[in-house]
Amino acid sequence: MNPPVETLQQTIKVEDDRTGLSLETLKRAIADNLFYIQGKYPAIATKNDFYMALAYTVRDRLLQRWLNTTETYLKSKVKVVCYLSAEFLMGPHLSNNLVNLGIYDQVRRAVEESGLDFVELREQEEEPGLGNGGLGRLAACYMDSLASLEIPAIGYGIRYEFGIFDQEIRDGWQIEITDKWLRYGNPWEIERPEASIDVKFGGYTQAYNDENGHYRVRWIPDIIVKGVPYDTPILGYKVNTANTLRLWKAEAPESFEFEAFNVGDYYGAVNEKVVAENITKVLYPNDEPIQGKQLRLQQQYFFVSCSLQDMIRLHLHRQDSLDNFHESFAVQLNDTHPAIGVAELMRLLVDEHQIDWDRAWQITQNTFAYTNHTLLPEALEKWPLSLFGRLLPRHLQIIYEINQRFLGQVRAKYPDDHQRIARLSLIDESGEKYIRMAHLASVGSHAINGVAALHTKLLQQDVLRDFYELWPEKFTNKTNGVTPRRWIVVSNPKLAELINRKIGTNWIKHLEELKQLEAFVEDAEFRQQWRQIKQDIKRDLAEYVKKNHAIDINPQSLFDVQVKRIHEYKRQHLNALYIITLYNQIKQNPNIDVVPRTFIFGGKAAPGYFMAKLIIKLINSVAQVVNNDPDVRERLKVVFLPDYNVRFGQRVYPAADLSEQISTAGKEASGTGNMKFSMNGALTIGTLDGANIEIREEVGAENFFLFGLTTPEVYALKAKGYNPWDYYHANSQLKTVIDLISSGFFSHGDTNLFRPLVDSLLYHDQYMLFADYQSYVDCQEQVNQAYRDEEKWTRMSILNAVRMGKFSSDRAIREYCQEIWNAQPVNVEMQEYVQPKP
Ligand code: B1H
Repeated sequence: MNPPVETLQQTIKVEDDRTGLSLETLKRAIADNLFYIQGKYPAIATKNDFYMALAYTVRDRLLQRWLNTTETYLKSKVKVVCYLSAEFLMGPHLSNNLVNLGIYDQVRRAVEESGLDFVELREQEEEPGLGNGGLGRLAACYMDSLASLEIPAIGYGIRYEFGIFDQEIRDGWQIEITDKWLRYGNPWEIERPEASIDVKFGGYTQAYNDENGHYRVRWIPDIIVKGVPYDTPILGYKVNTANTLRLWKAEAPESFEFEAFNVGDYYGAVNEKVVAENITKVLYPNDEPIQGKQLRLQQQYFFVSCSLQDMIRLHLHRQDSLDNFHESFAVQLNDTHPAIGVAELMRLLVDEHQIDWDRAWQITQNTFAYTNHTLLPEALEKWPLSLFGRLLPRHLQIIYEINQRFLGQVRAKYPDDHQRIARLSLIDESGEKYIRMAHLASVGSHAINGVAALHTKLLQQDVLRDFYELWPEKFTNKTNGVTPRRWIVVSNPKLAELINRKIGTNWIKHLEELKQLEAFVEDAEFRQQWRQIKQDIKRDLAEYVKKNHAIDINPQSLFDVQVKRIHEYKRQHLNALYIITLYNQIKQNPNIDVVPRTFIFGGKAAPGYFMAKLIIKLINSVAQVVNNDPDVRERLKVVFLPDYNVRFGQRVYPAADLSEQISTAGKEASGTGNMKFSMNGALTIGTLDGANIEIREEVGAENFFLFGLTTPEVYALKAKGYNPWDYYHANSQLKTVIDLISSGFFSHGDTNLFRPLVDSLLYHDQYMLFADYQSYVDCQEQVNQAYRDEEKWTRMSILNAVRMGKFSSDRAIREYCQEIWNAQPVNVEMQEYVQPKP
């Protein structure tokens, strides 16, 4: 894996400190960066100073690729994929860049020979938490695959000053702490103020006739905000391609401050700045939209307008007409958060570049494609018309115009079907008027996709049914994937090394090749090595938990892990009900032979989501009882690990034996954690939901623990009239569990604490925990039986991991390229850096 060090170390050139890969050069580079960038001597440097010196050393080594890549795209007319997303949950950059550069071991040695602790420095990095969960992390995996497949791409998003909050647990409750990730600087980004862009807000529109007598509209805004781009290189795996993640920060334009300042309104000038900069202050910490918050709409429009203007500038740099804009760029809408882009591109083409409406609409539809990520009705974005019109008056007119033309088409196809027309309209007029963003995205795109086979099918039958009837050809499925670079090579180096020894390293870019390892399933020595790796990682995790949370966990026990956002539909509380069931069984019969288990939870709740926060409290309260009861202590452990993030994911997926994927069927669009667990040899207990279905198909039904109602059964039961009381009364084990919670047993006698949770289950149980309870408990018993047979479990574990080829994000990105974007790989030539002549 290491570069041929000696051959690289010819005569030392001036730039060698920046690019050289010999141990001596790397050591000198770290020392130089510490002195010249951090301005410190080793004697007074902090750990963070050393980390920064190391990070700059690594960044220097990818800059040449980055600049070559950018130049290649600028000089040719290759199609560039633009991934528009309000969230990019990138995780730590350092290790990933070292792996993708192929210099991990070499740099590690250089750090250690410099007398520094590599792991300690690596852990200094503040991870950019610019996302909530799966949707943001998917964008990050796709950026990795785009670069690794050498597809020209730009990720466009928001540079939030404060990302997803840090979570602490106090007295069992979630506490949110501001994420000051930029506090000590960010060595991975480069600010590009010269490429700033102005964005308008508010005001009014004016109609006028241009010099040729054409009807035109101009928009006179209230305020203008400046978008400043910050670029981060996204290097592919062992290729020269380094694409750009361009995130926008909002600032007040100098001119505005200056005007106010001149008339003596110093406060007004400063306040203007504060108002503008608020736009990119903080990530909304919800994993479903908050209806009607003006600042959120400002965020969306701000980054989308900056990005589209940036694309137009790039396009006009490469050629002189916008007529073929859609051949220059394929723009993917990551959910509806950037859907305003449809109206914005129309405005830019029609108002600012004088293209006629029909042509502009063709260009727009050919440019955009829309990914839907959720079926939850409450998660479909809509904006009150009044708010929308105040902030974006011109866009409201454009949306009316799009709608009028669109509904004309509908009327032609379905004359007099007024209900259908009302259902399809971009405007919801059933009460207060709203703009339906999913409709805007669907009408303005040439492709619409769901993120797993079941999800796409349900989109077609349910949420976007009328659109499917209108344009079946627009719909396509793109099952999610995750990058094996971060989720195996970076997270689980021991496993990666074992695989490399057996089949070489091709699998890292062609994950299907893991299949070759099936030949070793019957090799007892291989199984022993496989088990040993899992065991070692579990011990590492146990040590980490001991050190950081002062909890003892038994590395021999079954590690049963549920990490994801806390949500009622994801049913962390169903898992809690099972823990209480086991607890009751042991209390009733203390000599019962149970498989020792450690239940590991992690995940953040939206700060305003009361029930999710109460679920966290319940898990911690159950933990307190279970972990302190001498009858069960050695057999059951429950830990809620605070502040679940990408970095902790990297630690926990490789350590898991069992992956909990237990959402109500039909609710989880795809899931991506399910894939990361399986790749690392965990077995899944899960429902037939999202990508679980496809995972089970790939790994084989016999290697998957299935339970629960299917989606049609869920629908049928709802239609028939679901009554949770029936289950409560019919199942004494379930009744005992619920009664124990109600009795205050887990809340120091307080019978009120968990009442909202218990009542919501008894009286509504929207997510049908009671209906699935017995099936879940029985399935967990099968898990226990399987775990008792070590060899059988190991075989299942291996088969899970090696059959995960389909779930590489490389496969997903290839499908997007071929079926949606029409984008091709572009070879980036490495040119040597040439010292400028003095
Ligand atoms: C997913 C979201 C989401 N679906 C609104 N929807 C948000 C919606 O801040 N907001 O307003 C943020 C996030 N996130 C997830 O996407 C799905 O629940 C997962 O099942 C899926 O795997 C993931 C990626 O497709």
